[in-house]
Amino acid sequence: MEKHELMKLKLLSANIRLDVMKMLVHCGYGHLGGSLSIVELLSVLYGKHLRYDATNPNDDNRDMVVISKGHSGPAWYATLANVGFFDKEMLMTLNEGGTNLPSHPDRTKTPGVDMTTGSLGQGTSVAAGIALAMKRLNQNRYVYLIVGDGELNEGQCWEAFQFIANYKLNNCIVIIDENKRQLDGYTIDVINPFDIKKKMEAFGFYTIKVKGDDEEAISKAIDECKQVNNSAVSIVLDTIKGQGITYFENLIDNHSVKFNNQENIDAANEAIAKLEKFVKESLKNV
Ligand SMILES: Cc1ncc(C[n+]2csc(CCOP(=O)(O)OP(=O)(O)O)c2C)c(N)n1
Repeated sequence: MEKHELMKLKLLSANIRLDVMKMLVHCGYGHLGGSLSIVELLSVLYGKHLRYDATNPNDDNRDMVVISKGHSGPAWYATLANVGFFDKEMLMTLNEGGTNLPSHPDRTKTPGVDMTTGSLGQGTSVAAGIALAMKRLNQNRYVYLIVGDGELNEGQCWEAFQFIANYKLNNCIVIIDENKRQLDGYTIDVINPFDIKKKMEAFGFYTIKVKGDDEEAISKAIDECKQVNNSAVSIVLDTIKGQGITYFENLIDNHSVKFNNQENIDAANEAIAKLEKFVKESLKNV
């Protein structure tokens, strides 16, 4: 990847992370850990790979995204605002009564949101159906399915994966956010997922594992998946829950964070200031 392109993606990642933090602090609470772990992924998708028209969210030729771990809505909203689906001011309405940005994504409310999610597991089946329909209609489109490692506790995921593998739905790029934690602890302590890459391979997926904070590696993995034409494909992202902000990475309970204590507020404000500085500096070079 050219240096300039990579810098643009890093700038987009910083902007998404910055807006997630601003939204959550403004709201006073929210799903921080699992939002931050997919920031770089969303940056690579919306900054490079995804086909979309932000001025026409329902464009028939668009690629689709299903964030099955729907509680990561804040990261999706921040991304959509940054690439022009709606104004950034709307971000500050997260979780408010009557908002178009509910805690969990709702396809009837938010421009750019293709699937309503929140009940873990369900997005996997929907993405499988979307991918099959795209194939049957001979459409050259992709659906990117983002799944949590804790979400893999849901049997529905494995049923959908069997389906995707059986029909060789290589237009459904399955991306698993392996941030090693879920709502109430480490995934290995709740229900051990064992080696996710090996499991996906056993289910018939061509699978690549990459660091989830490395835009270039993520992009390369997506390119590689697009070359595979005779099997299902998946990417396991090695991430950190709360990725990119050390204080929140180290906060044990970072699934949903409350900004009702000085330590959390200070850490968030410090991160916001750092990210703003990075964005300002980067803008000089892109
Ligand atoms: C069917 C269902 N069961 C339980 C929950 C409650 N829940 C919300 S998030 C979560 C943990 C998800 O963990 P993971 O998929 O790893 O998400 P991440 O760590 O990336 O935020 C749980 C159990 C839910 N939303 N849906």
